[in-house]
Order: sequence, then structure tokens, then C-alpha cells
Amino acid sequence: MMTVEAENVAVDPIYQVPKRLLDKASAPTPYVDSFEKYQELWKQSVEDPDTFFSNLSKELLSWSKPFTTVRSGGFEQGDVAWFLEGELNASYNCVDRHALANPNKIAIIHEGDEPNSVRNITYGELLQEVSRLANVLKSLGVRKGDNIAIYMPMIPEAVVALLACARIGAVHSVVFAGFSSDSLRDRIVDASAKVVLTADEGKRGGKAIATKRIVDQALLTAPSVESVLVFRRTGADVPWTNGRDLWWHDEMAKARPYCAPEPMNAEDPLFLLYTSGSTGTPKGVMHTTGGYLLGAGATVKYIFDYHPDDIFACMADIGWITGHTYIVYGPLTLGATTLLFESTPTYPTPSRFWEVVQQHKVTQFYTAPTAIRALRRLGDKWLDGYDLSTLRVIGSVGEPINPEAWEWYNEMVGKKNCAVVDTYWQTETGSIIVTPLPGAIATKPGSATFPFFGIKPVILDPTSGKELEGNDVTGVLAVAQPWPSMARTVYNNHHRYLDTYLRPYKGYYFTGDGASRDKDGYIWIRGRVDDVINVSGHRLSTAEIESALILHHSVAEAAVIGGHDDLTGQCIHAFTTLKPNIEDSEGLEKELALQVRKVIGPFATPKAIYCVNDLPKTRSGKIMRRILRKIVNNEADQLGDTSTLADPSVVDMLIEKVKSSQ
Ligand code: 6R9
Repeated sequence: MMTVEAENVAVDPIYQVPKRLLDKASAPTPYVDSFEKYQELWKQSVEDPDTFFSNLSKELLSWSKPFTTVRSGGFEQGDVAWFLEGELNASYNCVDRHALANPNKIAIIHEGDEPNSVRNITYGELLQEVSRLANVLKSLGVRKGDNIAIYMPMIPEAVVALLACARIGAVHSVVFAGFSSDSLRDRIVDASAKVVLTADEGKRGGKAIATKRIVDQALLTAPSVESVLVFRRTGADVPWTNGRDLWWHDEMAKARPYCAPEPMNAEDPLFLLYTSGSTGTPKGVMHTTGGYLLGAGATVKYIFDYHPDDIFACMADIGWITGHTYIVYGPLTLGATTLLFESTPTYPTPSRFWEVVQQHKVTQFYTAPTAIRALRRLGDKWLDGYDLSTLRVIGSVGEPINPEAWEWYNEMVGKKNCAVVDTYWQTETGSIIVTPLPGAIATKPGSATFPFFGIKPVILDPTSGKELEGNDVTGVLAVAQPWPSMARTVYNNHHRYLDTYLRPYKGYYFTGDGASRDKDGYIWIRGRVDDVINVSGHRLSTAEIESALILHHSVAEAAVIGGHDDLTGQCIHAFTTLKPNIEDSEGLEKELALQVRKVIGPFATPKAIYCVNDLPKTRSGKIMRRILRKIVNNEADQLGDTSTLADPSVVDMLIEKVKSSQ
């Protein structure tokens, strides 16, 4: 590592832009090729956003009716709007215009679960498929503004599903296929979804997932759903409800292969995506059409330095915002070839990612720190012999990346020849907001570096809410002015939108993350400051997990906190007290873990469950999670003031309990 020691003060290593990227002979030249150019563009974008984004939106998007007002509203009322009178259709922008210009260009490379099961879909084919499905949805009575739930594996039909909704102005709500039937039901019910799009089964890492059965279970208590359209992925026998369930292929065969795209107002909703917050129920974050699409396209162009012959591979799942923006809307807006990966990083071997990069000549590769850490741990030999020389930009997203993982990614995957972009953003921001630009910004491992165009980040004192000016400051991260792709509301709950994002610090959008600006002005994201836990880049609310535990008949109280984990970043530790006459046993702890799996989904399974006699509480009965957090993270010597505890002796009991389970 290039750590420089000066007078015993460790200085973060800085990596300059790799020479090869700026070398005109070996790669397309980056759109922004110097720090000065970045600064100039960024300055324009925040000082005169109207001109900047008006120009960019005309360059990157096709409008069926031009806008006259670029921007209106603000953080005060939470009525931000962009490109007001403008009309466009997201599916036209992602499909038709490229199909017309270049029908044989590959839009989607589907890398199936089994190696060598590849399906390519051209823009011409995509247009037909999207049109047909749009017509099927119409025949099921779906109209502009209706909500549609999508619970599908990582197959091209999932992309077709999103775009077909967008084509007719229906609002999609994709639910990650790892969520349980209860979680799926809650999301369907909250959105009053009319139709569910799904598959018979999913396949991942060689294992089948009973997708349709989970949908059936969810629909027992979701009365809004009139139809379920089922794609045949594995051909497994699945239960069938006549009058409600329809086979995808039967309906598609009847549908016309063209459907005119519905002109949508720039501020019409494009989709809902449910995400976890500090309280128990997930929020339906709403994105609108014009601003979101612009953010998606602009970030793929500038942050991944996308050029026309590139092969763009985002390894996320379509069920999360990263999949929405960087598998579907961003790359397709630009007419790119996007790779859809159905499998896991280690199936059938830990070489899978590199096989994919080599085989498809991937130029941009985007994954999460958790995958990078897992592959690093499995050893370098899995990269031996793979040709990764097509890569130019390799990205990381979802959680803070530790410098060791960053260095490994840079050396072993990027061969010190690629730009490493640690991209910070959220479901609510719609697209990346803090990030290096490949040709312009020298990187520091672990820092997301500088704001993207239009983003004015500030670091606030968490207590006073005052902006911390200058460098070398730590506080909470907020954004000082609206940007096009920010979420516009929480579905059916604008109050919650205001309370969560716009009211905590008046005049700012509050991210919920802590951050520092170092002496060179680089931004370092420190992780959530609220009750959100980030496990392998999956966002979970402590309250949601606690509610799941309390549903179990043995549990009296539950307190969930995030522990440190070398692999997954954070992991879930759950403390429970039991109802009278219930005995603690290993079997019970397993049962409680299963309970969380069942209510939320497998990815929310706690790493440790401790059944204890009492929880650390204040005299007024509030659980002090801070104490639990310190005990779990081996910081029991820094508990601070425990005199406010109703019974300080619980601390020793808890320390013992945690120690004995480790
Ligand atoms: C895109 C996405 C958002 C939360 C966010 C933050 C964490 C995301 C990060 C990062 C440090 C990065 N996060 N990217 N932390 N460095 N590069 O992940 O959206 O699922 O909504 O999660 O993830 O804590 O607030 P989402």
C-alpha cells in the first residue's frame, strides 16, 4: 500500500487517474478528463442548475412535449418538481429510439444461473416484448396510474415488466425476490397493486426458489390483486387459481407486438420502491419520470464514462434501487448493452464474475463491497488466467468499502489500470450523488470523494444543525438543494417523507448517514446514524426486525442492533426477553431466527439471538440500544454513563451472555 508517513501522521494514499484512461490510443477519452474540468462543470451545475440540467435533459432524453419550467418547489414544502410541462415516456427513451436507430444492437445480455446459459435480446426484440406485455397489461384492465407489483427472478422478462409498466403509465413496485410472503403482502397492500407479475420459480446458485408459492401465500390477505401473470422459468408444477392466474406465454401470444407509448408528464410517477427506515413499516419511495431518468442516464454517462460500444455490467438485483437505475433505466436510456446476472459470485465457483467479464468483454463492472470482501477472502487464485483487460471502470456501492477491499479490487480486478468508483447514494436519491469521476478525480480508498453534478453536499452538526464549514469536519450528511432524480414523496404518506428527509434539518435533504470531509475536501461516508442496519448492502430497520420477533408467542420484548462484521459490514444482533414461564433454550433461539426469516426474508436472519432476563432501560423504560451496541462490538469498556439505567446490574449480565455465545 502507498501509505505515506510524515512525522508519524498517516496520510491516506491517493491514487491518480490511471494513465491508460487518459491515453487516447488505448481507450475512449473520458468525458471529463481533469479535476479542473470537473470543478467547472460542478460549479455550473449547482450555481445555475436550470441551464445545466435543461441542456443535459435535452441531450440525453427525448421529449414528446418540451418543458418550459426547469425547476420549481423546494425542500420547505417538499414539492420539488423538474421539467414541469414536459412530456416523455421512459420506455420510449429506453427502447424505441434505440430500436429505431439500431434494431440489432444487443440491449440485454442475460447471463443465466448456469454458466453458458446466455440469452441476448436486441433492442428490436425488446421493443416487441415490451409492447406485447404492455398490451397484455392493458387487456387485464391496467390503466395509467395503477400500481403493479413485480416479484420476479433476474430474467429478461423482469426488465420487460418494468418497461411495459412504464410504457402505459402504470407504476411498478418491484419487490426483491428474497423477501418473504409477509413482506411481499405488506408491499402489495400498501400500494393496492392490481396485478402481480411473477414466475413459477426462480433459480439462483443452482437452487430453486418457490416464487409463485410465495406470491400465493402473500395473496391470501391482499385483496386488491385481480390478476397474476406467471412466467414459466423452470416449468415446475405450481398451484393455480383459476380466474386469477394467467400464463405469461399464453397472454403474450394473443397480444399485438406494438403498443404506442403513453405520453407522461415529467412529474408522473414512474415507480415505487419500498425501503426500510427507522420505524417498523417500509416506505414506498416514489420516483417520477423526467428527473429520475435524467439522473440515471447522466450518472451512467459521466460516472461510468459510458461510450457506445461498452458492455455495462451491474451485478445488483433488480429488486433494489441499484438494479433499477444501473441495470435498467440508466444503461438503456443511453442505448447501452446491459448485462443481467441471474447467479451468485461463487456459483459454480468463485471465478464466476471473472468468467462473465471475460466472456462478454465487460467494460464497466459494478458490485458491492460485501461481494468484493467475500471473493478476496476466498483467495486470488480464482482470478488466475482470466482476461479482464476490457474493464475501464469498476464500481462499488451499497455500504462503506474498507480500504483493504478497495485495494484488492483495484489491484486484482482493475489491475491498477481502471478507475475505481466508490459510489454513494440511496433509494431516495435515485442515482449516485457522491463519487469519483473516472478521468478527473484522484481517489482515496474508502472515500466516495466528491459530489456529482447538481449535488451540493453539506456536513451538519447533528445537534445544532449548523453547516460545518471548511475541511476536517465530521457530522451528518445532508444536501442543500434539490436535484432532478430525488424521490418526490413516500406513497400515500407525504408527511412521512417530510418528517424523514426534509424536517430533521430545515432547508436540507437529510441522508441519515454520518460523514466527514477530510483536509483535502474528500467526503468519507461513515454509515447510518439512525436505526437502519446495513447487512451486505441490504437496508434493514431495527424496528422492523423487532416487530418480527415480538410476533413470536414466547417473546416479551426485543431490541435489535447492528454489530460489526468483517464480511457483511454489519450483522444483526437481537436481544429478547421472554414471556413468563418460557424457558430459554438453543432450540428457541433457532426458532426466533426462523421467525425473522419468515416475516422479512432470509437476508434478515439475525447472526445472534440472546434471550436475556432484562434489557438495559432508562428509568422511564426506554431501551438503551447504545449500551447493547457497545457490548456486542467489544467496546464494553467505553459504555459511558450508565447511571441513567434503571438497573445498572443488567450490564454485567449482558456482557456475560454475549461472551458466552461468542
Ligand atoms: C444505493 C443503495 C442506502 C444506504 C446509504 C448508506 C449506504 C450506499 C454507499 C453507502 C458508504 C457507499 N451506502 N452506498 N455507504 N459508501 N458508497 O445502496 O441504496 O439500499 O437505499 O441504501 O447505503 O448508508 O444511506 P439503499
